[in-house]
Amino acid sequence: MHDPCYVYEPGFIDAAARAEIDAWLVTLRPLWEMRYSTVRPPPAGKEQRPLLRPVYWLGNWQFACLGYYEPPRRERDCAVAAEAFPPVLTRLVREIERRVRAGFPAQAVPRRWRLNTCLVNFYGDRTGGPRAEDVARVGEHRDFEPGPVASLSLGERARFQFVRRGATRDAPPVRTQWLEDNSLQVFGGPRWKDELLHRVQRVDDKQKLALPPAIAGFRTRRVNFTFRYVPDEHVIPYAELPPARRDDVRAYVTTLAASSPWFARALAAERVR
Ligand SMILES: O=C(O)CCC(=O)C(=O)O
Repeated sequence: MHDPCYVYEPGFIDAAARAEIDAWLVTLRPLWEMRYSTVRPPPAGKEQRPLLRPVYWLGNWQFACLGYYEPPRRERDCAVAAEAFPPVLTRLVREIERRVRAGFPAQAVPRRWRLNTCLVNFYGDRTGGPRAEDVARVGEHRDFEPGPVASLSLGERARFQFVRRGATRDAPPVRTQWLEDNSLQVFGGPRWKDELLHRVQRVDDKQKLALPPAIAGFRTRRVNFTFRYVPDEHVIPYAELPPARRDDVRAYVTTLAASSPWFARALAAERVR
């Protein structure tokens, strides 16, 4: 049965767009963030740990240690202004937005909704230790940004599942979708966005891919772009974060600034304050 709040389209990214994305990926320097601040202790009862995967954000960067954007509980001081999408992603996003406005029910698309935020997830193996460790998965969660979210997949296919909240590990998923190379997935509305959780259960490793960019201690076999909407009034320049929150992320911004003119300017803006 056709569900107006769910889209899966294999082959959405054509060969020309894909070549442009691959060329752009080579230039990226993803971050491997820690879950909590590195300059003050983790909250009581929590252990410091690295995220399972390196990431990059466009539009705004939601640093794990500041807490992810979660309206209405956490809206301010967590979505830090970041660089714009490269032209190829802007073009693909305009097409996705057009399809959402044409096909999704109006009540599932908030006023002023547009896909202005992108999380780039790198899935693969940690290779720093004596043996490679497969960390290509994401536990069940919701994306709290309002409105539909869209994702583009590159590389090995991923087993993506929607599950009920509180379901035991062996409970059957509500929906399983293999996300293939060059595919598009979009979901929105209360059922897919709010009532169900989603996860990446595993990623194939059939082709032994090593996707760009080279990342020390990591081999990437899948890249996923997840596009979301964060209202502009909730996106804050780094230099305007409260001082303690700037302390939490300064080391990351400094690392980013080494390869990103956007973050180099953000750091300079802090110095002249
Ligand atoms: O990799 C994917 O397909 C999904 C990623 C995801 O669930 C997320 O970034 O919130």
